[in-house]
Amino acid sequence: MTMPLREGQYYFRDYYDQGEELVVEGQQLRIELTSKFSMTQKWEWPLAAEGPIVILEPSGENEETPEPGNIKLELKYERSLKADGYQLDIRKDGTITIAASNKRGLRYGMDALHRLLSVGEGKCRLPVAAIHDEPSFPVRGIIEGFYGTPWSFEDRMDAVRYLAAHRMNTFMHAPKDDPYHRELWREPYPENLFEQIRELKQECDTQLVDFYYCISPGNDLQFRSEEDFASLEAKLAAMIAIGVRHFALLMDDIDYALSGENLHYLERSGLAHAYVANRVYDYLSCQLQKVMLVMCPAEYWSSWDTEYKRDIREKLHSEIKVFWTGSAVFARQVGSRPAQENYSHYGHELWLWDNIPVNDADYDRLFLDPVRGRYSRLGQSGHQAVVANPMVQWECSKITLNTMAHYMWNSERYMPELSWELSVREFAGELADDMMFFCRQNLNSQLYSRGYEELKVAVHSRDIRWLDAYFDRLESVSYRLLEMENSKFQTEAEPWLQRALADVELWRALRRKVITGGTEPGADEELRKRAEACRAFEVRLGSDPAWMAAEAWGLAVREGKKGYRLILEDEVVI
Ligand code: 14T
Repeated sequence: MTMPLREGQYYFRDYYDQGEELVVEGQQLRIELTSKFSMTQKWEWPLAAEGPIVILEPSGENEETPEPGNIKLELKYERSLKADGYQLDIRKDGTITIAASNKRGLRYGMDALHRLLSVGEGKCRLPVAAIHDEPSFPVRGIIEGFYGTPWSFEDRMDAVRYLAAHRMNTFMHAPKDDPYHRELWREPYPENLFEQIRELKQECDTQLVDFYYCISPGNDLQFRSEEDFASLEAKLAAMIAIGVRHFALLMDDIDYALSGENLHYLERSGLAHAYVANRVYDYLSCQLQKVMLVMCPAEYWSSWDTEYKRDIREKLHSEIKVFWTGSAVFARQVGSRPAQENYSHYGHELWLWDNIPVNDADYDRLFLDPVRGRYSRLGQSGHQAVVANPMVQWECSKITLNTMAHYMWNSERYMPELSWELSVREFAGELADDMMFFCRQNLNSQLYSRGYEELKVAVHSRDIRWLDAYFDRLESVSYRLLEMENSKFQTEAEPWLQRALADVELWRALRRKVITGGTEPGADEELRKRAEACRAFEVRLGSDPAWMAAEAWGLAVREGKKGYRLILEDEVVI
């Protein structure tokens, strides 16, 4: 089905059509290509072989596909467009033009054509339309920057493809618990791991995604040691040798007070961090024509001025970009004022390291809601990049990430609820309603103190009928999602889906007890058993429905930060 107008107007910056259609005969769009973009007429980027779009080889000499083309596409170079932007024109006469100022723009233009195309009953249909699309931020993507089990090779390859398909252009490799990234930063990668990085970089090239190699030497780097700098340079040289051209030096989460030789030599940590970043920059400049270096300062989570920031502002090479996370690591809001202020304190282009949907500080939770609270014109307040730090669970990160991709592309028009709906639909297809219900049980605790309002109202008013319906839904949704045709999602989300089922059982035992006034034989025992089953889980839903209900009926008390404990009549609360 063709994209509904409402979606088109949200997804593309400017979209115009007059309701007319271009209809061409055939089951596929078979494109005869002319390119004024570059002298090579070949389409260089992946298109699925059996997909609805085929690019014919120039001059129609394609032996495997003797059928003639049914549409003409012209690619044009248009320098007035921002990097990654494009213009797509679909005309009534059956000609199409994609104009862009770089290859990524051409690819996004082609992806737009894909989205608009519908094929059926032997015909291809496209709206006669004009699209003008440009991003709010030149750099958009993810930083694999969380604590905990790093992503697998397969996850990363999938992530790169996912980024490209959602108009993101950046993958930053910074897994905190990859020893070669941080703890053993001096050590070269063992052969097999290095080979995986090489393959990943290759996939990034194919997908037109910039691969950033990030390194965190700050815990024990000796600023005076030429040996240490030689190790650092050797690590970078290995990456340069496989074509890496983008780098980051991360000095976050370290004890950054200088001591011993470091103190004698460089006096203050801001000076020290500028010194090491500048040395890295100089080294890269000798090796490469064009250098991209980002640094994460130790003070990445505040917006007030400090001596440390002054030192960075004054000493750091002007081309080096500076990360921050917004205020307080997990920023509920990244507002215009703090953004502007921190930009002036650091005096360098800022990159937002957005700690969403990362769950390394809440490993028992999944976060499945849209990003909110980011200033719509951050791009005009010193920020050129937004990169998201995802969850340990890559597949589950896609829901929030897709909403972030909408923000990154068009922050001025970003609408969290609409993005959420579109993302969930893309992720779950026919099971979208079920998935949305599950997502609503798993809101990002770092972003909200509220949420689950309806459930809370029902629990506090002890509305058994509402709760029965709610828990029945939770049960059927969980069973259906456990059967979903996405094995990655199944594996990652299974503990939470099983936990939801345990909550349902706890509710039913609770209900039996409160309805009969606790007189039914075995009710207490059943309740104890179901409560123990819930407590045995290492994961929980953010909505915590069953314990919340137990507490409302006076049958449970909170214990510690996250847990609950059952109390039955004959037991005394201590
Ligand atoms: F560099 C940063 F921008 C950053 O966010 N660093 C880490 C990051 O690797 C981690 O995934 C993220 C979320 O937990 O927060 C930073 O690490 C912290 C932050 C804290 F406030 C670790 C412990 C903290 F107490």
